[in-house]
Amino acid sequence: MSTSGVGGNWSLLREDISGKAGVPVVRKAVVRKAGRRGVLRAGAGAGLGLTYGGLAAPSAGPPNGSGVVSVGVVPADRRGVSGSSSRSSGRGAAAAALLPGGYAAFTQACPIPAELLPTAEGVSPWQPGAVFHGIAPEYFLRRYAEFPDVPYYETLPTRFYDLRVQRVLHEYVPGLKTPGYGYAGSIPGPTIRSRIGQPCVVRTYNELDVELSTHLHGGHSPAHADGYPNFYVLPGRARDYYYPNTVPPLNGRPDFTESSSTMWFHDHAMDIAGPNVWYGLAGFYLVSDELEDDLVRSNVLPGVAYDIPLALQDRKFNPDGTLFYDLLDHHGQLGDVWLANGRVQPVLKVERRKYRLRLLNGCNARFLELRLSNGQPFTKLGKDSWLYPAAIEQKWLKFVVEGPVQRDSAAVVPGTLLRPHRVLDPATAAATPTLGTIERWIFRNGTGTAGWWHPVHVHLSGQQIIRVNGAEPALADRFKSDVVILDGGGEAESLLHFRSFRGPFVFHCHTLEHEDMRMMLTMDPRVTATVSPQPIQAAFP
Ligand SMILES: [Cu+2]
Repeated sequence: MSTSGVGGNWSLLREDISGKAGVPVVRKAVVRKAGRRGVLRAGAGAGLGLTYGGLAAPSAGPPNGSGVVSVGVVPADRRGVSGSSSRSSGRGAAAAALLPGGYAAFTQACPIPAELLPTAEGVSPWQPGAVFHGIAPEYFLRRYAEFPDVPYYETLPTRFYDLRVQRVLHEYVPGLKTPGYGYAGSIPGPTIRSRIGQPCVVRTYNELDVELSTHLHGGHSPAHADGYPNFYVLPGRARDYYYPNTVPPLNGRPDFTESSSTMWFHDHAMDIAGPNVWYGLAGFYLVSDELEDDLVRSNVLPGVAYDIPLALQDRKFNPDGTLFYDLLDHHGQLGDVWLANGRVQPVLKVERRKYRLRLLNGCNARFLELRLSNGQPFTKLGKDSWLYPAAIEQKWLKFVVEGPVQRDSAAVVPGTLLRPHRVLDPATAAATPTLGTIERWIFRNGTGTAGWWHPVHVHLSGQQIIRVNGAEPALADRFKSDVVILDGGGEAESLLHFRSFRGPFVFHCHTLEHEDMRMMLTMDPRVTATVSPQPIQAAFP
């Protein structure tokens, strides 16, 4: 076991367990088989404890007879910062009485983001790589990026997309124009729908005056296109993001248990991901494969018309209708106004039937616990980007915090750490796992029980969480995850399988303001064994 670095105030231990008996990675193989019997998956999330559900409409009508069921948010402030400012949390939806522009809640329709259609399929409409930041070398030399001697899974012609990132005036509430950023000029961005085995190239034009770097959250993508924080799209330039939508191999064959389903793309630029996302840069990226199509065809899962992506976000507004963002708030930005798909507290009219909701926690820092207002359980289809082996009935437990606020006197003394700020060196890889191995990673949150919570997101592929604070995780967390949540002083163990792309990739806290403080390290899978740390093996403009 080797200590492999520290990111902010959490640390990581790594151990290569590939050769050991009883390595429980087979759960991945089970996912696919069990999935065929019945179940589904779900959404991605800001990595902040996502949830989804296929919402089961009651067959005999809602108990309250009103025909109205809402998804309520328990505004858990899990930052764990004692004595945090009153603006931050705990007020919840009830506090949203003063909505921007005098808007009355639940009077505007909830939009479904439009699909971004490809510019071309099969034949490139433009010269690949002609733009300043080029295209991933993996696009031309795919095997170069792969673990040697494995097939590269690709069955469908490449799709080409143009995506312009622009300034927008967005109506979070009707009639009030709020300046922001939008992928293709919309908030949230348009949805990209693709298939496993069908590569996509997204030519992304930066028409803003800030640096951009797009991360496809949950994607199994090569390093050039993964949104490494300083592999920028500079203002006025463009970058070709190559998303192979492939799956890694297992025993020489494509491992379809690694097919992701509900992903999202969002900005990941060095130090400014927080404001870039806050101002609007997030969108859905949905992928399907034969298994999922079978589930829809056999009516196990609702089809496209009843398959609704919902991006849940919190925001804070200035009196003039502009968004408020505190660049000095390093706890994590919290809002007091609730959005679904870029609109403040909208209403969605639905039929009396089952829906598949892909609920994305797109908040910068807030953890969400969702429940239905009539007390019905969700049927959870998956977690993060991944489908469960079988659907899980999820009943929510509501915690009621009672008693007066306890204010401890300040304990600061000379030497007390105040601002965690371990700086990512983007040229150095803290972890250099060897392709073809499985490692056990232990994440430790060094903040103590009253400290910050950190949702740790590892790029490139899902992690299988095997232990949280010394115990087996809850059923809903035992399969693949994009994010593992470390509560104050918490410790979690995950298994990671490295078997395809070389790095560099990052892993980091997904509270975006922590990420912007570079609570982030580089993980750089290699073909040959190395001792960490190492200089990164590749860098791209
Ligand atoms: Cu954090």
